[in-house]
Amino acid sequence: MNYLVLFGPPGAGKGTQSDNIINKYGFAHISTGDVLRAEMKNGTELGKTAKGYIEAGKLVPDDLIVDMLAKSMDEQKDAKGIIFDGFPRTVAQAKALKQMLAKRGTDVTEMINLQVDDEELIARLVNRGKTSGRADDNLETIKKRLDTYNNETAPVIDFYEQDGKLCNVKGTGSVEEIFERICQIIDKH
Ligand code: B4P
Repeated sequence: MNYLVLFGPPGAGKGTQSDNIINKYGFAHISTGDVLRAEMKNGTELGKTAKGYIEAGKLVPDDLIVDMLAKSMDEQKDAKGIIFDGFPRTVAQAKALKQMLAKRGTDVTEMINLQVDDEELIARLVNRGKTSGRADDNLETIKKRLDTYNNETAPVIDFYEQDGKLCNVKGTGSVEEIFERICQIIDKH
């Protein structure tokens, strides 16, 4: 069973590359961003709470995300691998994931860190905003999301480096080239 953390700043291509990994390896996919957007669309209590944070470019509180993640993991008991897309986004979430997996007698297999510079990230997200209909894909909110990433999410890289799981991947170039780099890492494990 492969537990793959797909990590990177907003717009790094986590969702894009997850689709490729699912197609090739048949892993299950847990995207906290997708689950939150579904909750918002359905107008649930969680969705209503999450909306305020997401539209302000902030992170949704850890306790809500960890409960949501545990539920999604219970639904994926028989999968041959799981991609965690957009989770963990704080060191507290990384520690919670480690505990959840330890209860199953396992651990994260690898953490793939997609590296893309801010200029390219902003260009991608502004471009996605033209068609995504996402309230957080506008220049003002994108800049806040990058600040949030640098202040709260980037420290997760050190956590996985110390845990011996960090695999840096250059996240620029064509989608196919980046996918090839990711496959080399998955195949090694
Ligand atoms: P997410 O939904 O996780 O998404 P993202 O960071 O915006 O983007 P991603 O990296 O998946 O980029 P994509 O492939 O789409 O988060 C949204 C919000 O939800 C967060 O800001 C936060 O508020 C909340 N949230 C989610 N998880 C949370 C958690 N764990 N804790 C707390 N809060 C949480 O790619 C972006 C664009 O680039 C696309 O248009 C794509 O086509 C393009 N692209 C991709 N690869 C490319 C390439 N190689 N070249 C050119 N363009 C490329």
